[in-house]
Formats: sequence, C-alpha cells, structure tokens
Amino acid sequence: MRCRRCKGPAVIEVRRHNAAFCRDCFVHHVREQVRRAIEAFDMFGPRDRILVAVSGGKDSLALWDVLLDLGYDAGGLYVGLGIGAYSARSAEFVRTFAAERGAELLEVDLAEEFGFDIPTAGRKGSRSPCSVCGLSKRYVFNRAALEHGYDVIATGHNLDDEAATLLGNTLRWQTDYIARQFPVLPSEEGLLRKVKPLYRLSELETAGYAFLRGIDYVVEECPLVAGNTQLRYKEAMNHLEATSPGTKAQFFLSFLERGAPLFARQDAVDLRPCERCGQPTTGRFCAFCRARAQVLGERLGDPAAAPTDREVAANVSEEVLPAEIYGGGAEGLA
Ligand code: Q46
Ligand code: ZN
Repeated sequence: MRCRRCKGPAVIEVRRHNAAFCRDCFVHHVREQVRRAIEAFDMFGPRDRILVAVSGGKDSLALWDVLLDLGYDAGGLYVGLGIGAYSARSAEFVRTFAAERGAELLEVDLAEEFGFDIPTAGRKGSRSPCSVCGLSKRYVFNRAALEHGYDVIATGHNLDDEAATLLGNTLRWQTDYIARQFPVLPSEEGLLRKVKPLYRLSELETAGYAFLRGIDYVVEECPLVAGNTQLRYKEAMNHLEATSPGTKAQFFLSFLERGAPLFARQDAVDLRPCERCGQPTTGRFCAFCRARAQVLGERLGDPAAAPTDREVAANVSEEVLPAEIYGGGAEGLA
C-alpha cells in the first residue's frame, strides 16, 4: 500500500476514503478534517479560548492535541466521576498529556464539589449511572468554562458517535433531539457555545491518530457502561459499515447537509437562573440540582423537584457516549 498523498509506504488505511496514508500524511489528513469542520461551522476563531472536555480517552485527547497543533488557545477540563480505578487511570492520562504540552488543565471532582460520585448516583437516584453522568458532565462543563473565562466548549464526539445518536433519535423520531444534533450549539443565555470538531472523523481515525502521535490514553471501558442503548446503535452502524464502507459518513454528513434544515427548531426556550445554583434552566431548579438533591436525599423546596426522564434526556441528548468506551487500540493500522 502506498500513501495517497506522498506515495511513500502507507501505515494506515481509511476504507471510507478508499485511501491509505503514511504517518505524516495521516496526521495531516486528521488535522485537515478538523480544520474543515471548524471552518464549515464557524466553530471558533483564533482569539477564542476553547475548553476541551477531556475524559482520558483517545477522542478527547486527540482533539486537544490537534487544536494545540493548529495554534488554538485550548485548555482541558477533566471531571472526576469517582468510578474507581477507571477514573483514577483516566485522570493520570489527562494530567500527563497536559503536563507534556504545558496546557492549562482544570479539574472538577464531583464528590468534592457536589457531594456525590457516579456509582453512588446510580445506586441512590432513580436513573441509570450514564444518565446522571451525562447530565453532570454537561453541567460542570458549562459552569467551569464560564467561571474560567472560556468562550466555547469542545467535545470529542466523532462520526461514529454522531451517526449512532442520529440512528437512535431517528428510530424514535425524536424530532426535538434531531434538531439539536448539530456540530455547533450556539450560546444562549448563560449557556456557552458547544462544538464537536471531530464530527468528520471516524473512531478508527481518531484511534489511529492517537497511536501515531504517541498519545497515551485509557483503553479500558468504563465499568458502568453495560446496558447502555447507545452501544446497540453503534453495533448496528458497525454492521452496516462493514458491508458498505462509508455508510456512517453518508448517513450523518448527508443529514447535516439535507436533513438537518428540515428539523430546525423554531421554538425559543425561555431560560432563567436556577434558584439553587444560578445556572440556566427552564424551571425553578435546574435538572442537575434536582438530580443531585434526589441522590443526596435533600429537598429542594419543591416536593416534585426531581427531574423527569424527559428533562434528563433533553439535557444529555447530545452527550453521546464517546467512542473510547469501545476500548479502541489501533485497529485498522496496517
Ligand atoms: S463515563 Fe459516564 Fe460514560 Fe461511564 S457512567 Fe456511562 S456516561 S459509560 S461516557
Ligand atoms: Zn441548579
């Protein structure tokens, strides 16, 4: 196999593009895809401060690496979820990465700051650990980014994540979630802009990038992932992709081009500060404060304060599971 760009010996094949690349040209290819994504959706500019939500997995670390290399002012935020050895190892990878590159790293530990960790929330609350986890991360990202003067939050969702989420939303025709499944969510009152610059890259591409760049990341799955429905949609997409390479890209990228405009949300929601924490919400208390109160057995002034399933889902709907839960390694490397 020869590299498509320089004709030297290739080390990685990307079936979707029907192409192979040598190391340097593959790194160039990945950066190019990210650069195009940023440009296509005007995600941020050279003067913006970007906070990358890093989990210790390959996608978020690859994203941080690319943004730093492209010259952006990008810091990282790690949320300590308290998931035993998995969290401890993830945090180490993130700290090592930040130290090696001299980048700013913010850390928020859920138990220290908010009095609960995710395994406890899964046992004590009425929701699955993943649902409270997604809700908590989204809440902490926004709050920390605002407190530390960042302009935009970037997450490592890749093409596989987005295609799987779109499949799930489409199977249930959740048109309000489909409308929000965009690589950019604009800022609203008290909510920072959120962007997904890896949406053009598959999981194999981010794994290949991390491997070829020598980025160490946590390979094992989160132990709480079992039973998550997102996994089934990913598996279904993988079956289709195996027989028809390019299906995922076709499904999601064509959605952005031709499908998304049909679902554009008309209704503007009215946001106001949560009476407990000040973060934006549509009711008296935000979904995070209500979920937290439920886990801690506190009352929030309103007896029916616990968030409904629908509210939690709305908060986590664009928080698809990152690809790192699949382990990853560097399959696809020649
Ligand atoms: S960390 Fe959290 Fe994932 Fe673990 S508990 Fe579920 S959502 S699986 S990205
Ligand atoms: Zn609140």
